[in-house]
Amino acid sequence: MKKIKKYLKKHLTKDRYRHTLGVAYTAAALAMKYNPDTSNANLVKRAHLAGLLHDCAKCMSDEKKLHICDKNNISYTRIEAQHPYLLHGKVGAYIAKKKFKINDKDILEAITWHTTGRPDMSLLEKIIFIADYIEPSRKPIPELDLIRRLAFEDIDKTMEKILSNTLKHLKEKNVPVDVMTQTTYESYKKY
Ligand code: DGI
Ligand code: FE
Ligand code: FE
Repeated sequence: MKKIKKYLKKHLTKDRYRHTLGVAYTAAALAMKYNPDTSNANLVKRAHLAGLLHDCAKCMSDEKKLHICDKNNISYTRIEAQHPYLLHGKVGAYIAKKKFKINDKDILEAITWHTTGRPDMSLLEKIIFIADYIEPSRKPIPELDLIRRLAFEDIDKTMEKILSNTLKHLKEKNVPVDVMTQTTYESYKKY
């Protein structure tokens, strides 16, 4: 944990580091709420760890992100190639595995998919996706207070709400939607 925090302090901006701690603690709180086995503190710890690592590649240059993907056979879509910031999840999972020896597949997937989501996400994946959106230092987003409350009431409805807000935001800004973001939204629309 010390080694991870030292790495994050060195490689992230101050604001990104603050966001990271917010996601880690928010994810831990969501894990406390949704942990199916209350005698097991493991999910809380794993959510905290995944939260800490989720943006570890966020401040890396686009060139470096693409280079790491190319060198390690990490595939990416056309939209990801055009907007390499979308790759910070995939590259972050690579760093978590290689540098910090994280072998917990669920943690690595939660980091990988935290920006676009994916259909049929695990509980831990949903927790990181949601914590990323609602953590305390997030800049104001429409309906944020409502989503923060909803997050502790209905996890799948919260996924639907965040995804529909994100798609709306991307359309308003006229930026291309990655196929995974759209597919994820379609799969949570039923809630
Ligand atoms: O890394 P964070 O800022 O904490 O959060 P994030 O990893 O969820 O990234 C958020 C950004 O990603 C936000 O500006 C919306 C954007 N995003 C999510 N899905 C898509 C997308 N951008 C594009 N171009 N296409 C997408 O499908
Ligand atoms: Fe991110
Ligand atoms: Fe984040």
